[in-house]
Amino acid sequence: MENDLPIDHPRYESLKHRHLIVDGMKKNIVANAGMIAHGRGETFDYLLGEKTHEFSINACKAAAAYLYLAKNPIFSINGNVTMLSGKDIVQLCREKKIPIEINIFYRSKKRIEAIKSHLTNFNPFVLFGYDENHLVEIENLKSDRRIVDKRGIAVADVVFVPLEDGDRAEILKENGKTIITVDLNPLSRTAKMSDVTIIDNIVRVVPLISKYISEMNDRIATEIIREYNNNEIIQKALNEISKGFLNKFSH
Ligand code: PTJ
Repeated sequence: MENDLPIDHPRYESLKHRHLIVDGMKKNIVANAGMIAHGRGETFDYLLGEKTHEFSINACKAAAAYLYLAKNPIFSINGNVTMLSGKDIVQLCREKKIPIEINIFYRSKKRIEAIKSHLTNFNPFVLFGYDENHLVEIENLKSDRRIVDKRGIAVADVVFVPLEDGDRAEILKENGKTIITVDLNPLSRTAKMSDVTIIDNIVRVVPLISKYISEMNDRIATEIIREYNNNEIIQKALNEISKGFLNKFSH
């Protein structure tokens, strides 16, 4: 019944994503706290008009440039991202030959298995993060996100970490990696410390990154990275959110 959404409902897309998260929780893919994280994302998305802004396009282009030039890129994927964008990420990573690593905050064997089995349906190029024989720990990190694959995040130079909770991104950056995040909240710790912060909904971001990587060459990618200013992107998103408040109030 929950999934019986009338297609002409004014909030159809938003409800569809919400129900995906609920389904994911029932399947052990999404952590209980993932529902709260989704709600926080929805709030910011609402204020941003649930659309992709120019600051997001510019950040997506920078992300594509970093991923294109990377020697060892990796896509880190958690429960929420698996449900919202798992299929699109698997497709992008298969086309661009980028490995995916399951790395979750609320780690349990049951959840790792559930996420693995969901992603395997879409035929990933390479999937890391579940085989005990290849797992190592990142130093100075207390959460379960310290458990990474020695063939994946441990050796990656560019790490795509959407819907991150901050602790790991900081340490990865200290370890010299380039961090790309997707976070609708421009004030989050991850948003502020990442090299590239895409302030947009993950469901709109993945197809854009895929398109922009296809348009890259060495010269274009180098130029984009040279001109990119992440602080400016965050500032523009904050301005847009402030406008969002005023617009909603005046109508
Ligand atoms: O699957 P696990 O165990 O790794 O847990 C994943 C969650 C998301 C529960 C965990 O990483 C967490 O608690 O994250 P936070 O600290 O709530 O941060 C998630 C951020 O993602 C928040 O700032 C939200 O605004 C943002 N967010 C939520 N949904 C979306 C989003 N950003 C982009 N697109 C979304 N759809």
